[in-house]
Parts: sequence; structure tokens; C-alpha cells
Amino acid sequence: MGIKRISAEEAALLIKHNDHVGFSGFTHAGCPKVVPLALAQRAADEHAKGNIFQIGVFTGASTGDAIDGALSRADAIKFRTPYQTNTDLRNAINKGGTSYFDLHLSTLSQDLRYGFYGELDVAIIEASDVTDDGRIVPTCGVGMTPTIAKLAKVVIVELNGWHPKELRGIHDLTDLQDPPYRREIPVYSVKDRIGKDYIAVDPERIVVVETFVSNDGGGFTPVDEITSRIGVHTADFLVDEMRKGVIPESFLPIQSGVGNIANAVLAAMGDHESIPDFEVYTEVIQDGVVDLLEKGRVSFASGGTLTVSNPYIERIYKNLAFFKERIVLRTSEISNHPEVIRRLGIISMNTAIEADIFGNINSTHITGSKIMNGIGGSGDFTRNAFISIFLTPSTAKGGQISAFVPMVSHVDHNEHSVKVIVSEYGVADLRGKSPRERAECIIENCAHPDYRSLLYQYLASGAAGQTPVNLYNAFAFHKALLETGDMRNAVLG
Ligand code: 0RQ
Repeated sequence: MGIKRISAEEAALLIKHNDHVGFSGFTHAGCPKVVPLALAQRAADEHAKGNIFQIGVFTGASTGDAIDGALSRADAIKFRTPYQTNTDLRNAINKGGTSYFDLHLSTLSQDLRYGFYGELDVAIIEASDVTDDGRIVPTCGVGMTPTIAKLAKVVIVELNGWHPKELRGIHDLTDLQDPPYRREIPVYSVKDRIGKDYIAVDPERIVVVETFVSNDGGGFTPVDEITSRIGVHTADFLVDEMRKGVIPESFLPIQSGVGNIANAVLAAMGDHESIPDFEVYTEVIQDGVVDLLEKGRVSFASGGTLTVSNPYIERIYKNLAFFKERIVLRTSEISNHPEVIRRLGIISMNTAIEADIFGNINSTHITGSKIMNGIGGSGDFTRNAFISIFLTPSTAKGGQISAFVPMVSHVDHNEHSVKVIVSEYGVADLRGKSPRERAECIIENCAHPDYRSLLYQYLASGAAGQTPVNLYNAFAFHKALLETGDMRNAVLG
């Protein structure tokens, strides 16, 4: 007889006010599209009738517009975790309308299994295939799909014919045992597979919505002079480390964050003659990795998602046999797991919003209060990396904002975990340095020349002690930005 087929609208009716809903995928990749849109419409209809209708939203990371955008515009999100990048949702969060808790991506699956957030009512999963006996094959992004499939009372599968059924085999899907039964994770090399290429769910819990919708993968801005200089400095630094014997000649696997700077660094690494072919062990596989896989410069990529633009996903699907030999897609619990990151010796590279001169990093908040996206996987990797690197242009908004400040307005990664910072001016290697030495190294090598004398002035005004902060001046840069729109007007008392 097969699993019951229903429409997106019928599926939306299975979700009730206050339900906790888990969505498959990671970034726009692997996210369901038609059921969330029908759900947003359902919320709008209920609101028009004067009824309350809001749900709690759990995802692998950020999502496509059909989830965070549409549901947020319909005022249908009661709370949201663990990461987002959508403008409408960000505005709703910053206005205080939607409650958001920003989490390390590796931890949400276990937090859900531990019961920290109550029960999971519904899972909505985009699939490239589903069999009558309940084997679900995800599409191009995994996130925490096996966990939500296991925990949810109802599993709505969005079977999207835009993705080839032949994707089966690219995934490595596991759901870990919880303490006290947890064992080691037997990933000993980037290529190791430890799970299945499908998720098994009792077919009685599944309903299927058939669809054919493309991904909403936008492109990347081309590499500009600043990002390209950051890329070259980073590649040169890694080559130096290899020549010193710190990084083995066989090289170490790379994690690179999301966005244009990460793409620029990968391109620079690919172009650098002294960097051998390397492996990638990351969460987000972007366009840049696909280029390097095709050139043979990246020999294998383990990630959680193919967060690529549509021309790139089409390229992958056309040449699927080639890519299936070179890519594995894992859950975020494994792609970002501290145990595996530390064992494999991952070199992590993530982007900062601001850094302070002592090496603390703010990746998430603008002037301390407004959330940008979230910590994502940057904390999972930074804390456990072989070498943790942060990348940032030295200024933002045409030079009015310095990325290097006396004290960060919010802390995501602290001085104990951050090893190296790179801007377009150079590399600050913080290893083995005291806070005062780190400050001099960051000002000299990374800060924009317009801000160097102000930062030195701040340092000179610092109190005696291990870390020369001056609590009266610590936020002088931010104060100048708020009052005059330009940090260069900072007054240090
Ligand atoms: O603003 O959009 O108005 O132009 O912040 O900055 O330089 O375009 O860089 O897109 O790579 O984002 C840290 C947010 C950087 C991102 C962050 C403004 C700037 C611009 C964006 P506009 P850029 P990116 C793997 C790892 C945390 C999660 C993470 C991020 C906008 O990389 O979310 O690492 N990281 N995940 O003008 C005010 C400053 C600013 C500033 C930049 N100091 N003050 N505005 N901007 N610095 C991925 C996952 O986990 C899924």
C-alpha cells in the first residue's frame, strides 16, 4: 500500500499551536520548502481568525527563506534555535518579538535527546528518496535530521524530485548513544564512515508530501582586494608552519567558515604552490571547495551540507559519481564533534565581527546588543582545533568601525581558545604570548593604521596587572560609534 501521500496544506494541519517542530537541513541546503510555506499560510489564516498560532523551531543551522523568512513574516515563530541568518527573523529577534537562543551546533541534537527543551512534536524532512519500509534519504544538507526523525511523533517527508535519488550513498548518518552508554566516535580519518546512508523510521509515523522545487542557493560576491589579501596571508602563514615542522608535510584537514572570506582563503590555499593537496573536515562545503575538488587540490571533503550556489549544485548532480567518491555528508553532531576535531587536528578558520587586542572574539553581536547570525559551528571548531584562526577585515562600514577594539562588546570565543588572527594587514600569532604581548602583536600586525595610535594610547592607559585593561576607556570606541557614527572619534580619558 505504501506510505500515505498528502498535500502540503494537509501536512500543515498536522502541526498545532505551541508544537515543537524540527526541520531538516543546514543553511538553505536540505531544508523543506513547501510544507513550511503552507504552515506560514496556516498561521496567517489562524491569526486572521483571531487565534494564536506559533511554534518552536529547531534546525541544523540557518535555513532557506521558506522556513525562517516565511514563518517569521507570518509571526509564527515562538522561539528559535540554534542559528539563523534571515533578515526578517533577525529583525523580529532584535525587536524582542521572537525569543532566540544561540547554541553551538554540535550540541543541539544531544540537548534534544536529553530532553532539555521538552518533546519534539513534528519533524519536517526534505528527502531525495523514501522507501515503503521507512528508509529516508536526505538531500544535500543534513544538520540533525536523524535525531529529529527519531524523536518526533510525526515525520513529514517532503520528497523533492529536484534532487536525484542517486544521492543515496553520499551521507553518513548516525544518532549517538547518550551517557552513560556513549562510546568513542570511530572517525579516525576524514574519509571514515561510521553510519548508514539512510535514516530508518517506522513507516507508521511518516506521511509524504511530493514536490519538485529548486534550492535557493544564491552566489557569492567575487573575491575583492581585502579578502584576497586575507587569503594570501593565511596561506603564507600555514606554509610557514609547515616549513617549521609544526604542521606535518602531509598537511592537516581544514575547516572554513561561511561566507566570502572563507571562499577567498580556500582559493588562496588552492593557488599556493607550497601547500600540498589537502582534505577538508568542515560543516559547510561552499563553492570554493567544489572548485578545488574538481582541480584535485582538495582530495576529500567531509561536511554537513553542500551550501553551494545553484549552478554548483547542478554541476555536482551532473557529475555525481565523481563527487560521491570525494564527499561525505554527516550530521552536525559528528562534523562538529570536539572529539573528532581534536583527534584529526583540524585547522579552523572562522570570521570575526570584532576582536579585542587581547584576543577575545565577538562573532555574533553588533555593538553588544543586536544579534547578527549566531555562533554556529565556530565555537565547536575554535575550542578544539589544532590551530584556531580568526579572519576579519581590519575595518567595517568604510573605515568608521575598527574590527580591533580595546574590549569586545560581546564574547563568543575567548583569549584561551584563539590562537591566530588575520586581517588584510597581516597575521597576529598569539601563541605563547601574554595579554600585553598579544595586544602589541594585534595592533602592529592586524589593526588598520588609522586606529593604531588610538589602540596604543588605550594600552598605555591600562591598569597594572596581568591584563592591562582600563575600565574607564574600555568601550570608548563603541561610545564614539554610537555618538558620532565613527570610532576614529574615540576619546580616551
Ligand atoms: O554588513 O551586510 O550590511 O554589508 O557585518 O560582514 O564582512 O560581509 O562578513 O558575511 O562573512 O559575516 C561574523 C557575521 C561575518 C559571519 C560574520 C558587518 C559588515 C556586513 C557581514 P552588511 P562581512 P560575513 C560556519 C561558522 C559566526 C558563525 C560562524 C558569522 C556584515 O561569519 O555569522 O562562524 N559568523 N560559523 O559590514 C558592525 C562590526 C562589523 C560589522 C562586520 N565590527 N560592526 N558591523 N560588520 N563587522 C558556518 C555555520 O555555522 C553555519
